[in-house]
Amino acid sequence: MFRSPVVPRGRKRLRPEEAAAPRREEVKFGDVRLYLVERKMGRSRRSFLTQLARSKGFIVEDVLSEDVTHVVSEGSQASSLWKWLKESALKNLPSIHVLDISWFTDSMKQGRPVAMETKHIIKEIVPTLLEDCPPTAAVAVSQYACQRRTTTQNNKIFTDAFEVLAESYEFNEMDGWCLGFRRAASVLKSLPQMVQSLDSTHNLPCLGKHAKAVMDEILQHGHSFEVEKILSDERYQTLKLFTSVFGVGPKTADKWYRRGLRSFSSILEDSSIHLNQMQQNGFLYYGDISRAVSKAEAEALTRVIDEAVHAITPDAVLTLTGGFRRGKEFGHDVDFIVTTPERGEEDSLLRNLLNRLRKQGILLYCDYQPSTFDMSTLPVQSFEAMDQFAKCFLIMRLDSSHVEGGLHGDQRDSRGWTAVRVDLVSPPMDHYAFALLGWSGSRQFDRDLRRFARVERRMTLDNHCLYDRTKREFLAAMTEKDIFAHLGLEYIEPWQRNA
Ligand code: DCT
Ligand code: MG
Repeated sequence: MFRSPVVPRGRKRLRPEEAAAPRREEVKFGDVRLYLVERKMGRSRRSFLTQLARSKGFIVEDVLSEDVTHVVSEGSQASSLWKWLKESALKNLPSIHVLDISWFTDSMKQGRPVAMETKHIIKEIVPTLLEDCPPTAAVAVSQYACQRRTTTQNNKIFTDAFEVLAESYEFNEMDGWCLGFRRAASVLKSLPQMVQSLDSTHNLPCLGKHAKAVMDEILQHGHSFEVEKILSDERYQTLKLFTSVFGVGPKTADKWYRRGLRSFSSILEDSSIHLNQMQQNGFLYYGDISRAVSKAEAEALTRVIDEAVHAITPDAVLTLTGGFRRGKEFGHDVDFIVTTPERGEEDSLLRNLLNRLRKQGILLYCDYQPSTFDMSTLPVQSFEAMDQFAKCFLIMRLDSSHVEGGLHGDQRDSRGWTAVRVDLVSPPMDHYAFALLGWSGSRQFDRDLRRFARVERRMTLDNHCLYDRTKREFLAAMTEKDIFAHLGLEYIEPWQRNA
């Protein structure tokens, strides 16, 4: 049986300092509290894993209580584990993540809590489990992604379908519908478990009739007929193919489609089509840059760029941002922010950096956009797709020898290098926190932060600043935490922003 003690909140339990081994390790992940289930794992392995996790900055609770956020089990049968958990009578059980040891070992390897994927989650939920607890949906799920912690990529079977619908609406310029499906997908991603029936969704925000009808089809038939139809549609397939080229947006893709073009070769052979520099390079390096970039490759690029930046300005700051900052294993590009404490030097820092990379022979393509930053134009009334900071969209050469474990994918290894898409943005230091928050994404998280600021706080937030429309003043921030605090929001860590 499961024998570890269960202590409801409020009852005295061992303080960490009273636990057997002294705990001097620094806590790095304050809002993740692990509990390792001893059964099947065994006492000595549990003790070893506990030490390991603590040495990496994780909090590991000795007893199961309502403070625990993640229960980790090894080799236990899902049904008996859930039965035992139910007996623990923890009121917050529906919000506790119940995870397989693979999530724990992945997190130890990475040195931080990794995003929870479906494979990590112990799914078998005994129907009676939640009888005494409020159903998951009744534990209020906010309509704003910035009030949800999204570490999971749960409910992929539904969210993949919603993404196809959103994209199809985007191709038809039906932005409201597109956003509706993106919001719905974002809510499902944040749930700690798979949705097993439509009944359990009735209190969830952002799920309209259409979204529920699609879910119903999937629950009944394993797939959605509407989504299948889109996937086999020639226009959808062609626009999807064309927009996969760097520099080709939905408008250009549609223009080419309406001209009767259906393949890359038909575009490249058509002499009446003028490709801009970005698109020419998009086609030239398509094989490389259409493939996912791995975390090891992103880390290698960080080292290369960091060295170049510091050779120019020793006190410059380079930060890896975008999906990799959120803990993603793969991305379509690598995003960086670079800045310097020297006010007004950001733009020239970026230009000098580009010159240096060019001399190193690793800059394959560069679209540099100088700063148009002007405080007197802020706050910008409606959100613009691009911020005003100096930035560049690059294709860089990455040598296999720089990457720990080599390049990802076999083909790349044979040539010894690959081309990678890199974005660099260079804000002034006093706007760094806003730029970092914006460029860390996810896009849906950013959208909801801006919407929350506007609707709930009468404030305007973008990548440059936060403006309080009631007080008619700008609110300064040195860190992302300052921005969350100004908005009256609980701080959400980057890896919890995968909305
Ligand atoms: N962003 C922004 N302004 C832009 C473009 C992007 O503020 N003009 C933000 C949104 C997310 C973040 O920067 C990074 O953008 P992407 O690289 O497109 O997204 P990602 O989350 O890094 O996804 P991927 O892993 O596919 O690169
Ligand atoms: Mg990115």
